[in-house]
Amino acid sequence: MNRLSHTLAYAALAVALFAVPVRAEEAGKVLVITQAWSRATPGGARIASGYLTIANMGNVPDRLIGGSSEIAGKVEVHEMAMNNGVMTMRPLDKGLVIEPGKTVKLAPGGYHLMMFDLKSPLKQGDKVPVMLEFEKAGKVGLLLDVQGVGAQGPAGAGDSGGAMDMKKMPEHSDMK
Ligand SMILES: [Cu+2]
Repeated sequence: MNRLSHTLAYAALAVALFAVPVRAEEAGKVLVITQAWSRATPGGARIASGYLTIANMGNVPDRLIGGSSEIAGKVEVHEMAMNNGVMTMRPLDKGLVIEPGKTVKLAPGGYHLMMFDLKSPLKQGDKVPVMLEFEKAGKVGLLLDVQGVGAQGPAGAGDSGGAMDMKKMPEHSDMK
């Protein structure tokens, strides 16, 4: 009896020791980023927005906490929302949570990357390198595909695609 409980305790400890590193390891490989795009900047604009879709295929939440780019002085994660009938935007101080099994879309009218102090204008057809930073996945590099000035979605999505994206936004309010 004594020997059996000893064996069980040892087995439980082995499982606990094994489980922790495996979960941490998985967290860095489970984010799938698609539809990364931006818009050409009109005139002398020094700021631009970046949009993308992040799917968390893993079993732990992650958090987009910031980013950087060689073409911008600063990159922030922003939220756009109606406030007393006025469209406003603000930085997400605690980052943007991506729950396991969920997909979060950064799109016009909602969450977006904000790039400040652009070193040069963005032109349609450019590929803008951005390094995102996630709490668990760490640094993830991607290229924003620059569309025309009035684009509402990535290449091929068309205007109606952009309108649909905006209607879907309430599903993605995974903020804390
Ligand atoms: Cu913004």
